[in-house]
Amino acid sequence: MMQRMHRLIALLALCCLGVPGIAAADTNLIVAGAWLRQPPPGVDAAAAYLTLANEGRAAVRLTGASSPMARSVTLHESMETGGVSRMRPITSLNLPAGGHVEFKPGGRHIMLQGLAHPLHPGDHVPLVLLFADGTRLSAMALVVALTAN
Ligand SMILES: [Cu+2]
Repeated sequence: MMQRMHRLIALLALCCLGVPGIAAADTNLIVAGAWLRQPPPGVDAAAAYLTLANEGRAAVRLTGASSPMARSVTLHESMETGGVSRMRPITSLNLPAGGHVEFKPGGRHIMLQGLAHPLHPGDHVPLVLLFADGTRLSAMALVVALTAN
């Protein structure tokens, strides 16, 4: 429990150092450290990553995401089968009270397709996370250079 708190505080500290994190006032959901890698030239798709924490007393269910800057946004999961990396859609993701979930390279990600225009390092891409109860949680994903690790 303490460890989880420390981890969350570390995440929040990280978010204050330049990566915006937005906590909706009327929910106990916190999104932190949202980012995505600049797509290679000519590619209009990108995967966004973030950490989502449920500090409330009730479980929530993430059912999707959207962005005004992409034609379609889907929750995806990468997995390796027989040495081949594949992605599959996540239709919903349960987040228990006090739980958190990470979207990170090689695992869950938020897939943006049909980007409205090319992205450059330092740009921010607005994301909205959609929950089964109608809650919408906004985040701004920072674009990092293609070559950055
Ligand atoms: Cu994907």
